[in-house]
Parts: sequence; C-alpha cells; structure tokens
Amino acid sequence: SIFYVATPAEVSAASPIVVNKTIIVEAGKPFDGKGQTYVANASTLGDGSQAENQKPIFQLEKNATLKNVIIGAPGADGVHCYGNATISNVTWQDVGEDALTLKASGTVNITGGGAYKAYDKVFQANAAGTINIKNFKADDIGKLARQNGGTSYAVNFTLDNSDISNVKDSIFRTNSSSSSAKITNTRYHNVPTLFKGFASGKTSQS
Ligand code: ADA
Ligand code: CA
Ligand code: CA
Ligand code: CA
Repeated sequence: SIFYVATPAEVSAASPIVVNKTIIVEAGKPFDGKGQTYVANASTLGDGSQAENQKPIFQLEKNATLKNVIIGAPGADGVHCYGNATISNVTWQDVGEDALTLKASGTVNITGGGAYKAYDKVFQANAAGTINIKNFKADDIGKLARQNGGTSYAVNFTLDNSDISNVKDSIFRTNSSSSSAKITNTRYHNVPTLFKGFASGKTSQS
C-alpha cells in the first residue's frame, strides 16, 4: 500500500499539546480532551515548580466540564474552577504547583482519573464549597486536598472508592472548624494521616 498506517504505539506516543495561553472553558460548556495530553508552556504559564502565581492550563467558568484530559509536565497551576465544575477522567501525570483550585464558591465533582507526583497539594480550596472525589487514584503526593491555610469558611470534602498511596502529610487538611471531610470505601498504602485540623465530629471514615 502507498498509505502509511501508524501503529498503536506510534499513535499513543503522539506529542503533547503545548498550551501557551490558559484554555478557558465557558460557563456550562464541556471540554473533551479525547485522551490527549496537555502541557504548559513553561515560559508563559509556569514551570510546575512550587512557585506561586503560576497560571492554570484550564480555567473553568461556572458549571463547565473538563473530561478525558491528561495533564503532563509541566503542569503549571493545573485547573482553576470558578464555581461548580465537573471533572471526569482527568489525570495529572506530574502535578505542578498544585492540580486544581476552587477559586469561587461551588461544588466540584471529580470522578475517575488520578494525580501523581505532587510535591505538596493536589486539590486546593480557596473558596467555600464542596469537593467530591470519587473513583480516583493518587500516588506520591503531599496532601490530597487542602483548604487555603488560615481561612475559616466551610469546605466539605468527600473521598469515595479511591486508591491513595505514598502520601507525605495527610489526605485532607484544613484550619477551619466549620469544614468537614468524609472518606468511604478507600484503599491506602503509606498514608500517615487521613485528616488534619478538622474539629471533632467533622470527619468520618468507613
Ligand atoms: C498557598 C498560598 C496561597 C495560594 C495557594 C494556591 O497556599 O499561601 O496564597 O496561592 O497556595 O492557591 O496555590
Ligand atoms: Ca500553592
Ligand atoms: Ca510534580
Ligand atoms: Ca496553586
């Protein structure tokens, strides 16, 4: 045949999409990455180090959906959510400064996918709301989710049917006495602490 057909290995080795400017997912709309890998341009968005004020690769407006995306390195500041968001089958191969931040109040439902190699935090809550994590894998991380240090608004965290390994600090951490965290049906390996900083009666595990 005169036609060249890529082998499956060649197809899966397709080069990542380099994002030079934050991709905005408009309110109420879906962005389907179809399994492709997205990385930050280190000089415009950030190098994925622990330096603050890097830019996100994706910015989700209220009620937007991000699905079937692989975020490679550099991951810069990952994904920013302004209100409710649906995150489905998104994998962070090498979390940058952090993986996802709730920037304005809302509920973020994260289902499927995973997060790897997070020097510190995976999910960061910088506004009141709810972060539900389900059918997720995380390995080699500092914390799975952290409410911004020193804040007192309420964040409700849940983790269900997930697999969490090699954690340096804890799964959920807060300084707010009004926040809560619930873990169900989850497997751990090398996780020193599940909950840090929550008031008594505000956590549960089963
Ligand atoms: C740190 C920092 C906050 C904020 C946060 C984030 O916790 O102290 O000001 O930048 O990281 O959103 O990454
Ligand atoms: Ca940070
Ligand atoms: Ca990393
Ligand atoms: Ca950050």
